[in-house]
Amino acid sequence: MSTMFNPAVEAASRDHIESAQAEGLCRLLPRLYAAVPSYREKLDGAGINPGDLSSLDDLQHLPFTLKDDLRAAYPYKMFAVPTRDIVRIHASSGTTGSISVVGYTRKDIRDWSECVARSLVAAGAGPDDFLHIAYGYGLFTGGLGLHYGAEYLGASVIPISGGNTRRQVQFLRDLMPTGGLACTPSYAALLAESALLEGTDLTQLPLRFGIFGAEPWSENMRKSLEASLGIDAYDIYGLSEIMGPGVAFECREKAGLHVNEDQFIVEIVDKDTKLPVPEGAYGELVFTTIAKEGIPLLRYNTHDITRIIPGACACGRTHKRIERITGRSDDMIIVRGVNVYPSQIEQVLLSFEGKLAPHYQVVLTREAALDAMEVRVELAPSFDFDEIRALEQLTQQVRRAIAEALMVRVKMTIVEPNSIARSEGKAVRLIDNR
Ligand code: DLL
Repeated sequence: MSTMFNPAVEAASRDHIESAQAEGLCRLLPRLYAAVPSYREKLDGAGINPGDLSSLDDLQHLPFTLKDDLRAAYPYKMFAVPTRDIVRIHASSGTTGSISVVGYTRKDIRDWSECVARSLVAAGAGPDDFLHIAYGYGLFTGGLGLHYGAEYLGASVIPISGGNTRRQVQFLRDLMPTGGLACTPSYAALLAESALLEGTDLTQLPLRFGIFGAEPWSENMRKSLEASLGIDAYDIYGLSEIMGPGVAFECREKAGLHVNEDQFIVEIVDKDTKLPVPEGAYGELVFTTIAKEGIPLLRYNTHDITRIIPGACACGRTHKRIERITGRSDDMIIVRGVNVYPSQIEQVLLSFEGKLAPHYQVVLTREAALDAMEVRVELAPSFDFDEIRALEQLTQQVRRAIAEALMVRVKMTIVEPNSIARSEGKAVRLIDNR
């Protein structure tokens, strides 16, 4: 059994977890009905009397909440408490530019901090550790979410935020007696690369763990980051609508992410029919918040694709596990009838360890009415780019590996080191030029 921040909750019996969820759901509906006009309309429209709910099985008959509902409620129409009870606002803007705003009460911040503290302890962190937080601070939930969680645990926070990569490397080198790094996996790859260029070997530092999330990443990216940073890398998942980082997190088993089920009821629904899938099948991840005060949500469809991993985890936690997120259903690429996510391409690219660097992009174009996909990836700096024959051979090998693993033919381009734009936050992997 590994250490837990709150063993009574994290290793509660399944009976206890499920009866608490049923009670939470029964309390939630009347609250939403009374406080949020759009929920009153939704429930009335679906012919549901908020007092009629009796068990968790009734959940599947309740209406979903979508990102568009939150946008339409801009700024505060979905808040379930008066704004004077709100102590914090976060916001996220989508590609279309419309903004969704979320609010937290004092209790919401405390609950969120605990969820993050659980995630940190699951990665082996304790009060003696430092946490270098290079997620962005501000309206994005990454920086402040990790910050409050680390302080709640009693760790020492370095709130460096994103950007200024040289200073990041300096601080990692000079200010970290022991502890971990929290940022997006793509930024961690950039930090490792920049450190090497400056002659700092991060594997020689007392850095022990990484808390990486906010974007999809693959198992081979984990291996690459663990090797280049000399750490254990853990996945952390979350979204601002539901809370922020810490909705689910990996433990030392690295075998799926435990959902904080005292806070959230998790469901997986089919991406087309929106009906619950059989246990263990892939689909869209849906959450119902049972403890949140500021902006509780009923069956919020994240559009993130994953599955629930059946069976118990060796760590002793009893909260359900989801598999690492493959991608968002909106980011699924359909090329000549085959479905592909950028993270699946990443997994293949990074199997060419030492030859390719973890910097890539997938470019979609349309050629003669057919969609075409080009994968651009950087050559590892140690490889000689001018060795044309070797480069051609490698290009063929990578193209073949992608065709074999994903059943899709792509145009493969290996580009010089440092020619793909770096990101300090979430990486842009998909470029759609269709
Ligand atoms: O990205 C919250 C967060 C911050 C999570 C720091 C983890 C670490 P949003 O900006 O609202 O919130 O974006 C949420 O990012 O629906 C997923 O599509 C994606 N995402 C978040 N974590 C992961 C992850 C934060 N571990 C959206 N793996 C989500 C894959 C992730 N995708």
